[in-house]
Amino acid sequence: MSYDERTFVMVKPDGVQRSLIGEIISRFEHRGLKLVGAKALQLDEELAKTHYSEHEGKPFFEGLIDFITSGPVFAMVWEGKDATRQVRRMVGATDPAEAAPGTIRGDHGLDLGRNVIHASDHEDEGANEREIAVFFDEEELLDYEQATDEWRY
Ligand code: RTP
Ligand code: MG
Repeated sequence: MSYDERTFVMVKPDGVQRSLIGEIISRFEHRGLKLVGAKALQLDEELAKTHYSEHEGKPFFEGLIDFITSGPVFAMVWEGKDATRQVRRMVGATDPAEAAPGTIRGDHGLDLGRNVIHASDHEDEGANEREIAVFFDEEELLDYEQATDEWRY
C-alpha cells in the first residue's frame, strides 16, 4: 500500500456558501492526511461535464451540472496512506439523509442534491488520478515532508 496516494476532493457550492471549507480541511488534517494542492474556482459547464462525464445521460445529470456550476467550489488534493478510500469513508454515503453521523455528509446535510462535498471514488480504479489531472497541473501540486510524518506512519 502506498503512503503517498493522492485523491481529489472538492467542496461543492453549497459547502462554500455555508462556510464549511475550514471545517472540511480540519477533518482531513486531523486524520493525518497532507494537503498538496488547493484552489477556489468557479466551474464552467464544460469543466463540470468533463468532471461528471460518467453520469452523462442519467436523469439527474442536468440538475447536477446546474448545481455544481451555481457558485464557487474549493478543489483540493490530499495525500496519505490509502487516501482515496479513507477520504470516501470520511465523506459518507451519497445521500446525506442516509450518511452515518460522524461523516462529513452525515454531519452537514439532509438532501441528496446538496451533499456538500465531492471525493474521488475508490471503487473506480484511477478516478483519483484522472480527476486530479482535470483540475490541477502537475506544477500546482506540492511534494514536501512534514516534521510530523514519522508520527503518522
Ligand atoms: P460525488 O461524485 O459528487 O462525490 O458523489 P458520489 O460519488 O457519492 O455519488 P455519484 O453517484 O457519483 O453522484 C454524483 C452526484 O450526483 C447527485 N445524484 N443525484 N437524484 C439522484 O438520484 C442522484 N444521484 C446522484 C448527487 O449530488 C451526487 O453527489
Ligand atoms: Mg461520484
